[in-house]
This record gives sequence, C-alpha cells and structure tokens, in this order.
Amino acid sequence: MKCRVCREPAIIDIRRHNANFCEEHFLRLCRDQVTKAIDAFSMITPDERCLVAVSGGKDSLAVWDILLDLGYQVDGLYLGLGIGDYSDESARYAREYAESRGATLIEVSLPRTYGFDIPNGSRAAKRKPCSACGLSKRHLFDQAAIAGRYDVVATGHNLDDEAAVLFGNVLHWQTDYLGRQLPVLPARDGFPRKIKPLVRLGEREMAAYCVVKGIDYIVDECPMAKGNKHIGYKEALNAIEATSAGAKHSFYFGFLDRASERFQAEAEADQAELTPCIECGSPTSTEVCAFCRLVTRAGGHLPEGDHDIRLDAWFGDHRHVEPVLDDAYPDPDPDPDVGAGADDAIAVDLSPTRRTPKDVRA
Ligand code: Q46
Ligand code: ZN
Ligand code: ZN
Repeated sequence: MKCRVCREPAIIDIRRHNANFCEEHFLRLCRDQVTKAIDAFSMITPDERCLVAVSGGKDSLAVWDILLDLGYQVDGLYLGLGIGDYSDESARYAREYAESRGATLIEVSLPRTYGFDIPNGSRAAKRKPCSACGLSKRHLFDQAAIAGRYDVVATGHNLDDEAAVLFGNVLHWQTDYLGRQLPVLPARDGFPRKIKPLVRLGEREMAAYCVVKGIDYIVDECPMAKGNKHIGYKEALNAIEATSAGAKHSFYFGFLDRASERFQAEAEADQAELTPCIECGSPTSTEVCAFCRLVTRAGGHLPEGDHDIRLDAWFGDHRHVEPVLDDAYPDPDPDPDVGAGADDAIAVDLSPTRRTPKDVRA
C-alpha cells in the first residue's frame, strides 16, 4: 500500500477518496480538507478570534490542533459537566493538550458554578441527560464567546456526526432542524457565528489524525450516551458506507447543495423575537430563559455576585477584554429537546473508536 502523493509506504487508506496516504500527506490532507471547508462556507478569517468547544475527545482536540496549525487564533473552552470519572478524565486530556501547545483553555464547571451536575440535575429536572447537557452547553458556550468577545465558536462535528444528525432529521422530517443544519450558522442578534470545520473529514480520519500527531484523547464514550439514537444512526450509515464508499459524503453534501435551502424559510420563520432573560440577561423568547429554568428545576443556582465577578470566575487570568453587558446580546434559545441530535449541539465523541494500529492503519 503506497501513498498516492509520494509512493512511500502508506499508513491509512481512505476509501471514499480511493487513495492511501503516508503520515505526512495524510496530515496535509486533513489540513487541506479543513481549509477547503473554511473557504467554501466562509467560516473564519485569520484576524478573527475563535473559541473551540473542547470535550477532551478526538474531534474537538483535532479541530483545535488543525486550526492552530493553520494559523488561526483559537482558545479552548472546556465545560465540566460533573459526569463522574468521565468528566475528570476528559478535563485532564483537554488540559494536557492545551499545555502541550501553550494554548489557552478556559474552564467552566457546572457543579461548582451552577450547583448541579448533569446526572442528578437532569433527573431532578425530569429531562433526558443529553437534553439538559445540550442545553447547558449551547447556553454556556454562547455566553462565554460573547463575554470573551470571540467572533466565532468552532465545534468538532465531523462528517459522520453531520450525516447521522441529517439522517435522524430526515427520518423524522424535522424540517425546522433541517433548515438550520449548516456547517456555518451566522452570528445573529449578538450571538457568535458557529462553525464546523471538520465536515469534510470522517471519524476514523480524526482518530488517525490524533494518533499520528500524538494527541491523547478520551476514548471511552460518555456513560450517559447509552440508548442515544444518534449512535444507531451512525451504525446504520456505517453499514451503508461499507458497501458504498462515499455514501455519507454524498448524502450530506448533496443535502447542502440541493435540498437545505428549501427548509431555510421555515427555520427563519421559527425565530421568535427575543428579550433579555430576567435572571441571567441572555436573550430568550420567554421571560426566563430555558437554561435558567433548568438551573432552578435541577436544584442549582446562578453564580453569586454581579455579572462582572461571575465572568472573572469563568475567565480568570484568561480574560482578554471587558465583557459586554448581559442584555447586549440576545439568544435565540430554541431549546430543542434532542440533546446530541440538535443542529448546534456540541461535538459528540460517541463512537467507541479505539486507538489501535489495526483500526487506524489499513
Ligand atoms: S456529554 Fe452530554 Fe454527550 Fe454525555 S450527557 Fe449526552 S450530550 S452523551 S456529547
Ligand atoms: Zn506521502
Ligand atoms: Zn437566563
């Protein structure tokens, strides 16, 4: 098996490209695919500041790494969800990576700052864990990005994730979600732009990328993911891909090219008028935003002190600039009750990818 570019021994085959690559040219392929996605969808420019949602999994660490290598200004934000050992371990991988690159990692702890964790809080609030988790992530990443004056939030959604979410949305004809399932969600009402730079790269490639670059990541999946429909959709698509290489790519990019526009009017019409939440100041279509309602029902509390002090607690030494006032940034707060299936849910490292040469090397 030889590299398509240099004819040296290859370390990976990528069937949908019908090609094999050596280490050097595989890494170049990953960077090129990200560049292509960034250019095609006008995701980010070098003078913009980016906050990447870091879970400690392969995708979020890979997207951070590639964006740094491409010269973008990227800090990481890790959200501690209080999911036992899983959270402790994933935080460790995020910190180790940040340290190895001399990069800035901002950490926010749901239990410490808001007084609840996902397993107990979701039970108390009578919500599915992934639903409470997805809502918390969206709210806190948006709030952190606006407070830290980041232009854009990047997530590690890869082609497998996007194809699986699309599959689920089509299966249930969730047309409002279909209208918002894009690699870029533009900034709106003071909200940061959201981008998915890995949409041209698959899950297996991201695992291989981390192995080749020596990036350690959490392999175990979140214990709360059991029974998540997203996993079943991925398995179904993997079975199709096994006999039809490139099926996921043509499903997802065919949708973007030829169908997604048809659903956008409905998604836009759904966007209600927003006013600041009376509790936290985040924009919402109701008096109290969905996150603050969750905090109350989960038995938690909003951070103590005024807003400025709270932001200091979040950003610590990493706070770059004065924050904008709470009510300066509204939030669409759609509160979709679908956890990992939401169009803008944070990176999902659900696959039990193993970092073994057998899996990574063809
Ligand atoms: S972390 Fe959170 Fe995922 Fe765990 S509780 Fe569900 S949504 S599965 S990305
Ligand atoms: Zn090569
Ligand atoms: Zn609120």
